[in-house]
Amino acid sequence: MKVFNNLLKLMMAFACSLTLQAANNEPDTQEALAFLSEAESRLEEASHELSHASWLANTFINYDSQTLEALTYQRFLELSVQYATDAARFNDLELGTSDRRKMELLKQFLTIPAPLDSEMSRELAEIFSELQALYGAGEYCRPEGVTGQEVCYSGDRIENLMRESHDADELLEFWTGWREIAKPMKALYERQVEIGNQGAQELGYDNLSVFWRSKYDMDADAFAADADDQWLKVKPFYDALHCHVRAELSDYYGPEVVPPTGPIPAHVMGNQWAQDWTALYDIVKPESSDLGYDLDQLVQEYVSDEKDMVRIAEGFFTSLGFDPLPETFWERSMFVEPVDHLAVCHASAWDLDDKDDLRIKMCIDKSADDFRTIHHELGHNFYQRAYKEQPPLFRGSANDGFHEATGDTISLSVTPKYLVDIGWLDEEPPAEGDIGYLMSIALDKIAFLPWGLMIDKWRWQVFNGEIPPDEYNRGWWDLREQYQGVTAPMQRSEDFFDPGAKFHIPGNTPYMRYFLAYIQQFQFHRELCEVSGYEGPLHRCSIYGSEEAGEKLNAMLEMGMSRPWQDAMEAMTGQRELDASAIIDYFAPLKDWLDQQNQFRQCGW
Ligand code: X8Z
Ligand code: ZN
Repeated sequence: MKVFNNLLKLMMAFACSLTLQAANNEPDTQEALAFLSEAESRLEEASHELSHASWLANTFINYDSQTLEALTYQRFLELSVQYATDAARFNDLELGTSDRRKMELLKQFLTIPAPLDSEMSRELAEIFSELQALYGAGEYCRPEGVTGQEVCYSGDRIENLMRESHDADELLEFWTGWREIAKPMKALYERQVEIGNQGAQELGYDNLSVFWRSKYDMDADAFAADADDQWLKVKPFYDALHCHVRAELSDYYGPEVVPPTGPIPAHVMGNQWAQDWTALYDIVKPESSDLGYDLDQLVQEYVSDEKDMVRIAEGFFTSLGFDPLPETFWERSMFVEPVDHLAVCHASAWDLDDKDDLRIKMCIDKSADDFRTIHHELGHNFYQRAYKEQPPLFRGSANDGFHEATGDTISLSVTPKYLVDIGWLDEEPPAEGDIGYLMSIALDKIAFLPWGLMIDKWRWQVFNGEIPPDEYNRGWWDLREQYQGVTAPMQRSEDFFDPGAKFHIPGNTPYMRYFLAYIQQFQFHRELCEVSGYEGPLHRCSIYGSEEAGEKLNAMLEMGMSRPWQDAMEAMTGQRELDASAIIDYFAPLKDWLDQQNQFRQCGW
């Protein structure tokens, strides 16, 4: 191991001296191409090494796996930053479109760029691993039973408990208890922002906020404005849903727990972060138009175990013409929460070698919620496999929203018709149940949107200094109230770091991707339904078994990130922009129903 380490340092020193020598001359095209080719192959190698260390650190949290991950991550950071910096030398050189794109992607390769100083990249790598482990190992413990013995709940268990419980006191206890895990993250997060901002500035960006918003083939501010525009189009829908849900929750829990006006207390939404309200279906469903079946029960009845759930989801993709997942996927994935050691349960999909070593990591429960998430994760895996023939720098989705939208697009086809096709239902429920069906989907897709937007609104403001460290929590709750219309159920001072109680903050995963995905998956669904020859209301369409739809989808996936995302969007939908009209059309009948319900209610917060 030690020999290998020294070798790596030597190799790096060699690469850097090459770069320094060349810096004295004006670069030419040949040199630029050689640079790109070296960068691609060395980054590919380093990223494979990092993937294996990260897999270990994520599925087996302990001191050693964390140390190894931090070491590999530091090497990867240093290499990436060196190439990103060196790419600037070729800024004025005329290059083919594809090579110019690679140069730009090289600069934007990292999520948080380290400064060139290796002390700082070491610190950044250590913070990265520590934050991730704090989240993954987080739990809430309390004395239970007559003996008062301490019982501990992992994040995943608490999430399930908050879906199922309708006891306001218990919900409050777990809501508050889970947020304790984030307190020690605050200082680390603050330092990470400082180092990351310096890294972004060294690459020529004003700060991390601009860096993050510059990854969308358009001006950074124009990107933020476009997201706001799409949100404003859907907001009347969210407001109507919020109004109805608040009224029903107020009836259910009483006005002292859920006041009939103002923002809704965040602990009663059936979800730890109030981002997915599907658990509230029974409380808020339209009595006269129930959807007529319970997917939770069907999953319990028809799947033998967690792996079987994944096999069924894989079957959807193969019905579209995609090849089955490789044997190693079934051998190496983590499907259930380990019983004898800690792991990061938050679901993710992995491609460890850019060839065929695809895996998912999930703590699956036999529930409708996880059935949807499995489709989401497999969407990542099938995308990764579709673009594996692209050059390394183009192995990614058109923009990060595309990666998140792929599996969700398939999930939109998990309709009653599909359940009939796979033998879980005898016949499609009658159209009278459609409002109930649309409600069940809206509690996921519409409820999510303001949350999808506000997380990075918060980070952008943290990165550019508008929200200083001593206002992290206040800034967070201001945005949650403004966008989601939810409020903390109790006073939250700056002693807390509530953003850290959500995986993607310590995990450093940009979140705008989900906002984009939740809009564009309806554009994709509309198009694929048409290609499959379907005629009728979009919420009843399933593309299951349509090879035509599979071909269309695959053609877009195969492009990877070789072209601006607008080209990929056009290849898929004929449109070049993000367009909220698809999601609005899909839910139109539900909007009419909600407006009727709300006509004598006072909406807003
Ligand atoms: O993190 C995820 C996926 C993995 S990319 C499970 N999602 C977001 C979340 O859980 O907050 C999917 C929906 C939004
Ligand atoms: Zn995802």
